[in-house]
Amino acid sequence: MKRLLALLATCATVLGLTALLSPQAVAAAGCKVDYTFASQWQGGFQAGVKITNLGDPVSAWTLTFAMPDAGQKLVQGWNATWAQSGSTVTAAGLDWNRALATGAAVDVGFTGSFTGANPKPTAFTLNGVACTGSVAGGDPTPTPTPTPTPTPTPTPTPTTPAPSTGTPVDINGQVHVCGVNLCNQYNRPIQLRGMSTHGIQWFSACYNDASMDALAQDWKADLLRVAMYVQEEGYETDPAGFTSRVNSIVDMAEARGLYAMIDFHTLTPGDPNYNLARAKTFFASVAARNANKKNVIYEIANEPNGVSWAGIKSYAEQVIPVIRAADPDAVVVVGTRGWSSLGVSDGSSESEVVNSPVNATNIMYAFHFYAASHKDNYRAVLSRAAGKLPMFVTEFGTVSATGGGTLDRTSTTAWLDLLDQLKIGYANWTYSDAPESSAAFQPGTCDGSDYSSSGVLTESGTLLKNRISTSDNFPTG
Ligand code: IDC
Repeated sequence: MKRLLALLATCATVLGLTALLSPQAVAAAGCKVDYTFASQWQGGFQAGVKITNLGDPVSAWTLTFAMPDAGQKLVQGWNATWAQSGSTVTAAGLDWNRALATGAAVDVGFTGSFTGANPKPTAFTLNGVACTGSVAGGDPTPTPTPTPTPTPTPTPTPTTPAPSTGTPVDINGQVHVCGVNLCNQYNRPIQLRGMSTHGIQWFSACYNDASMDALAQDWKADLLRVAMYVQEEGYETDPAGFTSRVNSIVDMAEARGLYAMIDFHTLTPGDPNYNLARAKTFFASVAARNANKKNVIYEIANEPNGVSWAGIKSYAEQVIPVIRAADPDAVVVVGTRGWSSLGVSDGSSESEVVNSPVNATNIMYAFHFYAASHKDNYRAVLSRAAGKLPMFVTEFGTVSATGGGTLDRTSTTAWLDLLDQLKIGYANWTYSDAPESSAAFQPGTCDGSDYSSSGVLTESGTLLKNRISTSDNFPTG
């Protein structure tokens, strides 16, 4: 019987007879828009737009509004597909945020330029319905025109971020990609700074309550990257065991308010497609298990090498939907050609990615460097790419690309200064006691329980702890 009614309702809708069936069947529509100037500077501004659906659930939304001054132009938007035509700006939801339940809200935003005055936009509509802050569904009376909001006085300098308290995850919540940055729940760009584990198949003893406490409290890190090798005695030898070990490290990070980056550490062979089936199995499982957590970021291929960008892109476009199906709002990081050098170590450049980006939203691209091996020309590539692509340094070393050799303090400092300036997040190789100069702890440290005294740190560990433990000042307003 239920089925029959549903079928009748469908037919009625198709025939446009919904109103005849029952007055309640008319879709309720209505919306509220909270528009805020996040910051404003000479000639430019950043705005946050919170859209709340007050009507029936919608499966896709499009917001429109009018720029009230001819000098106002959309520069770059995020969390939606943005366009401007004349004074009308349109923002359409993306695959991961286009469904809006009743009462649900979505945060989008953009940067703009202006000349002269900079009043707030007007005439917000959601799917053609004026956003008056009340429900208009089934109401034959025309919706009132929105009252124009008072003009704010432009301030010449960007607003100073409000001081932040709490753990990194408390403050920033679920992160997302905004333009070329990683943004927090307030839609403000942030930089996450932290450490990478060594291969968890070898250094499992280093990841325990004491070492995690030290990372969160002494190092004041924001992030732990969990390097799960696939080969070299890794995942392929015991998929269930490694999946569960990764999950338990994710939980330890979550308990301390740290972000956890799950790294599918492919290295040899370098073509990630060799591990495509394993990647799908692994990510389907960890994404489903961790979908409700706010602290998880997925890195789908550590260092592709000996493979074209087209091959990597094809792999990414098969693995990302598997993650999205289980965990729609998590950020995914895609490795790049030439050991995640944006192709440079293979004689290419970032333009292959810029010209043919991965067909997915809410993603970033990985860049790796080893300070003693990769210097000015690599820094130039990253600086250039950072204006066009969302970048994350998911792994770097203070030493040579072998993971050993002498620490290069000058190059490491130049790199970290650059990353700070560009607000690019990073994880240092490694938070372990491996007998190699890239490790942060002296050999044997993980046999004991002291991860806090200065005596357990290596030269690299000391440098990184000093850098990472400085205040984050995450913006909250
Ligand atoms: C290195 C480890 C080393 C291990 C080797 C092979 O430091 O102990 O024997 O891998 O598994 C990378 C890789 C990372 C490397 C690191 C240093 O992502 O797995 O770790 N490196 O060589 N890319 C550039 C350097």
